[in-house]
Amino acid sequence: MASEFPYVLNPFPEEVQTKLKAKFLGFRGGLVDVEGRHAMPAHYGRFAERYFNYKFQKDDVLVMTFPRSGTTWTQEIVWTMRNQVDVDTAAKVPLDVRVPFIEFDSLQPEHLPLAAPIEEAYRSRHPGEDPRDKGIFLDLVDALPSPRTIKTHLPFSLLRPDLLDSCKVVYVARNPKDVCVSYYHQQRLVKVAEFVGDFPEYVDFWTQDLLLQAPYWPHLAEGWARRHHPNVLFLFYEDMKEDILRELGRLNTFLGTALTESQLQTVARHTSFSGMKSRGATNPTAALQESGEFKKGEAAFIRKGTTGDWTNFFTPELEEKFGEWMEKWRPTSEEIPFRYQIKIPE
Ligand code: PPS
Repeated sequence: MASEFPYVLNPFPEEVQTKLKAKFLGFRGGLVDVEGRHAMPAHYGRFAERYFNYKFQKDDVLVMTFPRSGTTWTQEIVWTMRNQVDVDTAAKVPLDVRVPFIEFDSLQPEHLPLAAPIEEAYRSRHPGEDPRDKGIFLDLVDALPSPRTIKTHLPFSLLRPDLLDSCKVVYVARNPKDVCVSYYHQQRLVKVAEFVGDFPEYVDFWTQDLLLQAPYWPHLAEGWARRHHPNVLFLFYEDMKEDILRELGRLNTFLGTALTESQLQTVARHTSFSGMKSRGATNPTAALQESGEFKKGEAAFIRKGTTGDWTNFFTPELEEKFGEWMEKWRPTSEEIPFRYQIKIPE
């Protein structure tokens, strides 16, 4: 039996919505706050209960992250590892079809066109039905053959409480300063948000936790609290940058994929930053700019892929403001041992 969605969706106050809508042209329908754990477009309300009750399968793997923490990289790694290192299919079939973003229907504003290939696939499966009602991404997850790998930015608490009895979760975390810079660029690029301000203005929204899918720390705290669960693998983006083969080894054990050293090296090469940036299947920036889902003239979806890029964007004033925000979120902000700079071996 389906459980009732246990949280209240509170629209942000009118003055906050006005401020948000002036700078995020994609937020026309306004945002709702899910009791301080996640901010979503208002029409998330149509889907919230279905996500909360979604029954995953025993061999499903969820890649769960706060946005811009290494999701795409990890999706490509996990899919490739779980599909016999089939790098040819991976290069041809778009990643968002192989590893669907389960809640994307609730992020996609009503004024934007649906993702064309995914909408077509939906219409061929359900002739005559309205794809906006049912959710084309939810349906894509349903239609996916096992073993399924699924992307989500929803925190644990917005999925079923017994989730970890049903499937495995790879949780990826990245230091908040690099996430902030990366999210700034992505929110300028994606029409879902279409941020039109500069970086200091973005930090202003960030430090007030007024962003899509914010706040950051409660999401991280929920992942961190489950890091020792046998069905959770907690990864840091910085560790993946530092030594990808080491982290692929951990994934190999966790996923039970039993890949050889040489196969893991192939996965590492296939999922290198330059490789993923150059392939349309993982970096669809040009195609989505043409279709109107991304804005032209902005940085690519797979952008720079480094640790420490924040040093190129944070002035001393912004650092101070960010520091106050970190203070506000103690003790979680102190507990998770993030690295803000790493040395990458030659
Ligand atoms: S999203 O939009 O939430 O799904 O973004 P997400 O994939 O979580 O994070 C995007 C950032 O990850 C970088 N990226 C990579 N880094 C290293 N190696 C590989 N292969 C890779 N693929 C993606 C991407 O460039 C974004 O970071 P920034 O700092 O913006 O470059």
